[in-house]
Amino acid sequence: MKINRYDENPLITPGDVEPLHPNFEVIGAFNAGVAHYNNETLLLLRVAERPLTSVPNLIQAPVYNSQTNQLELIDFQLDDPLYDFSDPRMIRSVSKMDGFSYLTSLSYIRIARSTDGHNFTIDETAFLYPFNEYQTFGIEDARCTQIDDTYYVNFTSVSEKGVCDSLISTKDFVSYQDKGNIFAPENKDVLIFPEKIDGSYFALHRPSLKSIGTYDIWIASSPDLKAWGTHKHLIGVRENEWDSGRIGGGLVPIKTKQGWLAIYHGATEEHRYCMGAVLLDLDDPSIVLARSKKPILEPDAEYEKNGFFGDVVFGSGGIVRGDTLQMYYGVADTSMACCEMSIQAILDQLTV
Ligand code: MAN
Repeated sequence: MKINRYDENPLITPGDVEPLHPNFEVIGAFNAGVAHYNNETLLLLRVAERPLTSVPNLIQAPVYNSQTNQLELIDFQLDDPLYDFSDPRMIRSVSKMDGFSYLTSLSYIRIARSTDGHNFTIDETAFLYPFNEYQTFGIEDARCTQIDDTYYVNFTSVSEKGVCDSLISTKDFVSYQDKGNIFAPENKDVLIFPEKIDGSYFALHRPSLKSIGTYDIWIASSPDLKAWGTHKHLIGVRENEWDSGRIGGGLVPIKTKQGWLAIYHGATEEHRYCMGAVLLDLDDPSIVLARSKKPILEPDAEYEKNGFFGDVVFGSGGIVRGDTLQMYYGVADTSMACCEMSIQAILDQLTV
């Protein structure tokens, strides 16, 4: 399949973003939700900041205190046997019973704006900064669905209570209305469809199962976008394939004549993230019509292979113009990139 990666990639890197917190550094500007608003392309960037420290052996976890509204730092010694520091994203308690895991950075959502889709100006302040007890470890991976003149932004809220999915609505990307948590822990990668189908709203979601089952995509419906039910398993991971380890929704489903085209990410057990697609019935999106055997986009460019967490392409929003899909995607948990591809070409490579 022909993929046209932008020459300017990566479009936004951590170095382009000024940290909000004094004595912090920005280590990621990635996994952005996308909106078309007032003739501009808005990227709802996940900005990850971590504290700078010159003390050897010290690592600090930033934690937002929802009582005092302050950001606090928790100190860890890198040789502490009670914690595992091997994943750069996390400080993991070795014993699940008597300790918590922490993140090494705090993420929040900041907007980058562009009139041409290639060159972006980044807001100086956050659009969504942790504001409650479910977000003490941060807000990650926003997705944006426009329904009439309202934009619904859902995102991952992370805290010691778990990883859940929350929703706000906005009409101007300045102020917003909090709609609360829409999927309980552990759940991520929620994608709200852009219109009602047979009188109901629909969403893809990805429960992360801990005792039995795999990291698969489910579908649910709702009368009001807040109360979600009629959960059904949609598609699962595939053994020995590019999507064998985990899958999760990527872009807001795109309506085509053939069905709803849902572009999702799939990773191997070794955490190599690619993008693929699945086609869902127009009138009942819980019916799967076809799926990509091979990825439509895989980590290949240098900026996709190398970074904070390499070998990751993570599409989380797009803009459709005729047959062209402009897909914005996070690369290596570090930066943002964009590519263009033909929607018909994606549909053509799906198999039953
Ligand atoms: C995973 C990764 C991280 C993220 C945590 C919590 O480990 O996606 O980037 O911070 O989950 O959501």
